[in-house]
Amino acid sequence: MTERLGRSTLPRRALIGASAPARTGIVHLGLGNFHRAHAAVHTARAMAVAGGDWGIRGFAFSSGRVVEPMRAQDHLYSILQLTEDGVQAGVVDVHRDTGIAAEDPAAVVASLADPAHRILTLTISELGYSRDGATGRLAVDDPRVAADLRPGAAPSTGIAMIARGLEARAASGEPFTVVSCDNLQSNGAATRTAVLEFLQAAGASPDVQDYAASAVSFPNTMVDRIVPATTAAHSRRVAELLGVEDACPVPAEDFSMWVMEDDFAGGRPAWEQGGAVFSAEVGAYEMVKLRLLNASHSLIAYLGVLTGRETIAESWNQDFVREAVMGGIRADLLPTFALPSGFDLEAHLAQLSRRWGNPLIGHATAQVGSDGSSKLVQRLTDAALHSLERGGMPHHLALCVAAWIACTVPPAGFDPGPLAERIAEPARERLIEAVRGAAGAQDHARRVLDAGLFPPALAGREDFAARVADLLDVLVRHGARAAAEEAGAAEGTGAAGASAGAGAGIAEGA
Ligand code: CS2
Repeated sequence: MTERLGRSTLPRRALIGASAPARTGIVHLGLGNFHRAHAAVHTARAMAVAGGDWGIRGFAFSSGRVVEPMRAQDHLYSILQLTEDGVQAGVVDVHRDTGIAAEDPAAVVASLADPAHRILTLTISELGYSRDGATGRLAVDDPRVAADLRPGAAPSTGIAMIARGLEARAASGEPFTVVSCDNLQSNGAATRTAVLEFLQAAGASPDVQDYAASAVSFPNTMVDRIVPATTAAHSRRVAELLGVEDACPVPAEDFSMWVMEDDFAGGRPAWEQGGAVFSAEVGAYEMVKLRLLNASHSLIAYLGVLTGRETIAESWNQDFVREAVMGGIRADLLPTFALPSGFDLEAHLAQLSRRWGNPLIGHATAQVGSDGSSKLVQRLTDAALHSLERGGMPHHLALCVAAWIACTVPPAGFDPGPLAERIAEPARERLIEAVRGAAGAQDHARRVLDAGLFPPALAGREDFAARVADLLDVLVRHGARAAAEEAGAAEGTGAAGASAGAGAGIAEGA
């Protein structure tokens, strides 16, 4: 019988980077697969070169799914790197302690107050920032936020935990850095705003507010690695490759990129030695990531769900999906931002195509399609407004919104198919309420856009709403392919984009 992965069974040759020292210098909130395959790996690699007390104290938000097996394995786990040229496994050993934030929020607060800790990294998803999608401000009316604002309340939301932690830390005056690793536009600035708004709304003392505003930095970052959910097959593969039983391995692609602003008030690991990049052009990298990868990912996901494709690779395998995505990239997304200097666009598109098409990743379309109400606001809104304000029409972005509607709040009589049931949509009830009694696709789409999830600047655009409605109508009557072809024909991209991404050289992942 294969032995369980742990300190005594760790296959040393498989260690990725260095083992962390006992002292922890980083707190992480959102201990899931993405963090474990991304920041944790870059940290292990940085410590192998430059050392440092950068062990990680990790908190899962609410579930023990990762924490329990990690504890049973001395906090070790493996990364199963899935590439078509071969599958490799390596072990990460940087977590020194783990907990579940929702069960013990006081432990999170105490960790943030501990002067030994100098950095908090976050992977709490778009939803975790408690922002009102329409205004971008802290959602003070959200019942959980409102409860957290009460004096003495144990924090239940991520932003409240951070704010209360900083409040507790303020007495020491020790500098600190909060690093958002989520796909939000200007994620550092957005986190800072939410935390400062929370402290203000909670009536924190001026000293505390001043400490959070001046001694705590919130660098903007761009994070990128495709990391699907773990299955039993991944554990079996690790056992074959490493000869140990790992109940919580992380499957991932080989590509990994992390670009950060170098603004760390309390010091940082030498992450540049571990494959990360410090750059003053984070904003441009963020646009590349959010608009080219994430926005397209959402479109691939919804078109895939509607055509019965369980994974991103299966969806990407359809010619009409590739055409729609590449057409959208060229017509609706690329014109909306400036690329980082020296950026090789064609190589990047070829690489994206290869990443989406990787058949070993098994990234579920329903997973990428989940939480669309908070993801699409980040991925599409500003790009759509860019075109609309210049007299254009972003047909493929409208298609993405129409496909999301068809999957999550389908018009009466339309069946989006069985995969749509697996999509988690926190705003579903609100959307169902909003469309109750809608008369036809136009009315249906209009009501969804008016439901307060999108900023009024976009929701109020009659032309955009009408386009979403037209495409929803085509989709409902003739299917996802017909709607995508209609968007392509209107945009004049048609089959032109299909060849993009093929043949060009592949850029190196960090
Ligand atoms: C995906 C992202 O689930 C999603 O919405 O678009 O998680 C994506 O895989 C990562 O951002 C890639 O870095």
